[in-house]
Amino acid sequence: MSLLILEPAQKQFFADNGYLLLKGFYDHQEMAEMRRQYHELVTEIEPRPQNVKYSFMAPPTDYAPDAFNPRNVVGMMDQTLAGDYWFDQFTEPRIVSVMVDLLGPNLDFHNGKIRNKPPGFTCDQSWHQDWPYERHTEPDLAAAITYLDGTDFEAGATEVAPGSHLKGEYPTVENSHTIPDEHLADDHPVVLAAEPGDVAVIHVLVVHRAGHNYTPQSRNAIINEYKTAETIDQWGNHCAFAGLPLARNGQLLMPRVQQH
Ligand SMILES: O=C(O)CCC(=O)C(=O)O
Repeated sequence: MSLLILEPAQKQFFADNGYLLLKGFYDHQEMAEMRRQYHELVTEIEPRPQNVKYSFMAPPTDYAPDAFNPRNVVGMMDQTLAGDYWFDQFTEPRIVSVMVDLLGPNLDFHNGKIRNKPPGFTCDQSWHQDWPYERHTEPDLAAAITYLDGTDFEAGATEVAPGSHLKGEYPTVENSHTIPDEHLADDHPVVLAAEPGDVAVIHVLVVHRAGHNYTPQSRNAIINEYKTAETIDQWGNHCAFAGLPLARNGQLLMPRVQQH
């Protein structure tokens, strides 16, 4: 099958490394609108449907909330239900095309969430694979992380262990999905320094972690996950639009809700 949007080298990079950083995926104008919509999402909370779920972080000592995210929203589930913009955001034709190129011609949605690193955020989850959180018959899933803010080491960057998705399931700490540091002794993690509008695609088996944020600025990101139609949910995915068909035989299915 010919590729819809990616270069063959990008597909190969993902196959070898288990991640792909798509620089400048959304342009300046798209990011201005995304940031406007996002600011509304994290400030106008009460009018939202109750099945759009928010979690908040108490500001740590010495860190004030950022005016862009003044209530210190640290996470959300099912932002996909927050309105027309958010439906279009996860069914966006270019990102669906990327996932078709990487995963296969029959693509479904898996779930959507918001992952913020407010000022002073520290990540307790540490190194992990997404797989134990979302088992399927086959590990044919990937997450698209869209960065609204620049990230770097200790400024909320995602870190990834290239090629770790080829090594199967890593051992974890008891009663947790965290992978102890010693099991990464043979890995060489990289920091995904991102700019607003960059998108990182993360394979479900690649070892990664969210970085801490020791800056005064909130680092905000949207994470949508996708899967092949062929892989079957084994954990009971009740998230909004789980299994929504997005492409069949390499053809995109979803029309836009908002007309631009
Ligand atoms: O927020 C990030 O940088 C990474 C997100 C992550 O690790 C996850 O959602 O599994």
